[in-house]
Amino acid sequence: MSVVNVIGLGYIGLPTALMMASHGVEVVGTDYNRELVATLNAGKTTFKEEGLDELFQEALAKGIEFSSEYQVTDTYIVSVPTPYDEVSKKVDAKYVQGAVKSVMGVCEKGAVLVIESTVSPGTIDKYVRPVIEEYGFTIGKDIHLVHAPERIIPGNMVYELLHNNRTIGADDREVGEKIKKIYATFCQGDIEVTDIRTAEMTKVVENTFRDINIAYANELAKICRSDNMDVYEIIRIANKHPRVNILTPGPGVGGHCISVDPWFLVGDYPGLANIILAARKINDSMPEFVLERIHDIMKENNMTDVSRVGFYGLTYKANVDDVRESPTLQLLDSMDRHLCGHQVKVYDPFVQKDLVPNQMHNLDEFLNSVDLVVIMVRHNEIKKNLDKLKGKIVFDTQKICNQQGTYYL
Ligand code: SAJ
Repeated sequence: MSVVNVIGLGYIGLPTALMMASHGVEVVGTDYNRELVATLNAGKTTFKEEGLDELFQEALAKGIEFSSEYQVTDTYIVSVPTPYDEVSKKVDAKYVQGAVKSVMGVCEKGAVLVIESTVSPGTIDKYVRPVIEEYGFTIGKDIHLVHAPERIIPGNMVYELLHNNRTIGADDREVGEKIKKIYATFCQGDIEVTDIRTAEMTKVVENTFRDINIAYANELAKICRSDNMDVYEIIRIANKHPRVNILTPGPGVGGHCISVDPWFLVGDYPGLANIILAARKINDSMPEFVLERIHDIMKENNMTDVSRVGFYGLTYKANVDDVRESPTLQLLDSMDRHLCGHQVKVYDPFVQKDLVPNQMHNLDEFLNSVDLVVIMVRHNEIKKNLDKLKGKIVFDTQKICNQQGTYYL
């Protein structure tokens, strides 16, 4: 097997490249961000993730290389971001197209181009095939196309890379089986080989399923709040039914996957994607709902000073350092529009860089400087330090704190 060139060394590309390398595949990871490549070449990982540093060391020992150059080889795996266009709600394929162009500029005839990035059904037809043809290649003869959407969950990526089932979509089944062999070097789950459009749709459908289910929990939280019922107790009991599994309400849905992918379906199938759109709207409304609750809690406690309010958690979910589409950032943005966002305090043990005003970097100092603590993210750190919340007014959007008098969603 020749070198596999993994393009895009972010949250998905890096662990994938490391996993392959540590299982004996010869891998070069390429990213146009030279600083990122320099960091990796200096022996440091670029984000925090359970087991990632150990995997990095194993991959280094097996000879993985990092570069800003695209390699001349016959297997490319493209793992770059696919944001959505805010206006049209459709997938924005510019990074995928950019990466494919760079690959086409160097690759050999016979190369297989695997797209790992999440894309909506039809994206590869519309945005990737024309780029390949522009370079004078015949797809299926000179270049083979495969879509192998990633499925790993931040916070448990290394485990899920090893154990999750995967989908491989290919124009040509034989090519699909060849790529399956590369993934099978490390993946212990089932690997389904199908066509590209089915693989594209399956990936988006999976994340949309979760978004809709979270939206149901969030809507229940709002209904129960309006009529003074305990949503957590109701969900707990309802989930005793053998065919019911309601998820957990929260302050919103963040991250670069679940809060983005359903929009692809809304953008591509207007008038048809109705539940999907409603779910997106419910989940997007949660930061505002949290703000309304804060307003009510402050009123109930005769609190007038916004600067005594502190938000625990900036990341989009527990025990990761990823802040993309974070509900806390959305909430602070909304507060800014009401001219009070700059006064509140914010703290997150996973975020060292100052991203917002009044961001603090010490839990005790943070807690000492506020009267109302709003728990936005269930990091292990706060779960271990719940006793430090004694004497504070606590609004716990994650239901981790059982202290008498705690406010919930
Ligand atoms: N959340 C809730 N309530 C819940 C579960 C999650 O409010 O009961 C919130 C989280 O706090 C977070 C957001 O939803 O803000 C999304 O988090 P998540 O842990 O559900 O999922 P992601 O976005 O980190 O990863 C998802 C996964 N997809 C599915 O579970 C179907 C992962 O397998 C995908 O690989 C990933 O998207 C991706 O990259 O597409």
